[in-house]
Amino acid sequence: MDDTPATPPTAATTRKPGAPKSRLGLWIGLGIVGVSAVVLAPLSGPNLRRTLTLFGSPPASTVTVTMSGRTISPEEIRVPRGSAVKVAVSNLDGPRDGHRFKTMGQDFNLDLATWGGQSKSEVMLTSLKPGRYAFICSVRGHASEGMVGVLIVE
Ligand SMILES: [Cu+2]
Repeated sequence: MDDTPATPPTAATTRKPGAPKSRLGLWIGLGIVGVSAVVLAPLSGPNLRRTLTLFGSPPASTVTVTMSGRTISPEEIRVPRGSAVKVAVSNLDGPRDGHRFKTMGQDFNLDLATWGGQSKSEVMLTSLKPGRYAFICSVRGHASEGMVGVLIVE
């Protein structure tokens, strides 16, 4: 591995020694505004409104998932498209057996880590696009040993 910094030098580090100090604040301010615009742009408009509405309203339904051994039950979960669904995950294994329920391709994916004996729940925002999506246990090796399933968005 090399020691090259991952981020480009900031305005502060590239400023020439003779540059007037008063401008630095202005540039930092403009930088913050620019970065916020880039980060927030994809969330603006109808998408942001939809996300806020879905998170603010009670979930359309609750899905119960159990994880034990190298299985996730049920292996097939059906959810309505474009909705908020509460997913309740229970790990039925011993205290040292962690599992991690992870969905893919949804507007707000879940990645719920549980130790054995633990239950957790969280709201997932389902995709607007109907289709078959995967869910897995993302603990290394568990998916290849059978901890996979299909999330059917209807
Ligand atoms: Cu697992």
